[in-house]
Amino acid sequence: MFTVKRIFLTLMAFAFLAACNKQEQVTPPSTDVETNLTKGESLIQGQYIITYNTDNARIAFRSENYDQRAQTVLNYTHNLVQQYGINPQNVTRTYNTALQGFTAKLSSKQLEALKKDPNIAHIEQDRILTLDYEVSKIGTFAREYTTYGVARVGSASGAGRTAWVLDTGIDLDHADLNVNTSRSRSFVGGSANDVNGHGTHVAGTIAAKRSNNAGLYGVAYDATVVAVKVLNNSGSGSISGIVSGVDYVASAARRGDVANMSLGGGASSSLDNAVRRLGDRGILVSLAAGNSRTNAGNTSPARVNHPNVVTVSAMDSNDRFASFSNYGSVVDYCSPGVNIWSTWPGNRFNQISGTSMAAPHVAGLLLLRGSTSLRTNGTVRNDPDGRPDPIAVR
Ligand SMILES: [Ca+2]
Ligand SMILES: [Ca+2]
Ligand SMILES: [Ca+2]
Repeated sequence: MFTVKRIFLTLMAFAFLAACNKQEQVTPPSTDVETNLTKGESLIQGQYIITYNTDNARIAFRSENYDQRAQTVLNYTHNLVQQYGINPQNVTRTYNTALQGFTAKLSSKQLEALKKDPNIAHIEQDRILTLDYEVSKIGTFAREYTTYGVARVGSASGAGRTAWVLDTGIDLDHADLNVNTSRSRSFVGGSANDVNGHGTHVAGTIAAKRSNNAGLYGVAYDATVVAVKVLNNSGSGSISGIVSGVDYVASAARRGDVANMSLGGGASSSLDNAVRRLGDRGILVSLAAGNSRTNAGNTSPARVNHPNVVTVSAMDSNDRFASFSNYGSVVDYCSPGVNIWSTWPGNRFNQISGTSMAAPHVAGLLLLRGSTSLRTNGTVRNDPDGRPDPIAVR
């Protein structure tokens, strides 16, 4: 559920057609100005994600505690920026585990000065991305409902295991979800509770309860989900905020935990590096390939290749490749992502489509298997890259 507002921003002529049948959108001609900006993304003027060169910038951590580590990076960063006359209040975020670095508002003169600092490895302009999807059906289920997606990929109890959902938050008191609220965090202000619905939907596909005999159940049913809110209630978030969420998961998650990222946009080496670091720490990551019917190799974080990271394309209930799904050699598995029922805020359920819905099926499988070497059952039909993606199953 990636690219976002593309209908309105870049495809005005096709807007009516697209609204009538979202799955038959025509790929628009490329109008890229910024090479790493996808349709629907916008640059944040004067705001930058800055990664330290850890060979030179040696930050002495005295604790494994995330908040204490964050304070250590903040102190180091305040010292550094003051050398350039930058107001410490312009440092808006710091990173300590997935990356060592910070986000700051900079003048062009300050930017040029920091580029020359040997303590800094990389500077990237921050961007906003926004989810785009339609609420199709809201419903409730009297009994434990088996979705076609869960039936196709298989399911088992995930009780006692943990999946971290980097998204719009999770409905913290949904009756069909086990949410660990004490570990849940928001990186967009406010609580980690989900008002949008997207993150709650993702969480349900991974881990909705089977033990309650109501609603529906996920692939790794009865597992614990943790909300890492990096997109606001409108489904928008900055790359810098998403990196904050990844940084927190890198610090707080244990080896064998799973992280799901049903989000993305144009190429971002900061985000890619942070996600790789999750994999380095033994966290298994499921990434949505994206919904632009383009090569996922041009989008972040979908393009990340790492032994503990998988990228997931979407298919329908007949194993046919979803018309919206991204494709390409970075994709590892295909999974159900068309007309998927799952949990929705307010103890409700909703049916929506996207690679955002495919990734959490695979996240559930990762949780059950404890590895990215999943069993497969056949391949998807009509894969546009000519190399049919394997369908992951339990
Ligand atoms: Ca249930
Ligand atoms: Ca891959
Ligand atoms: Ca393929």
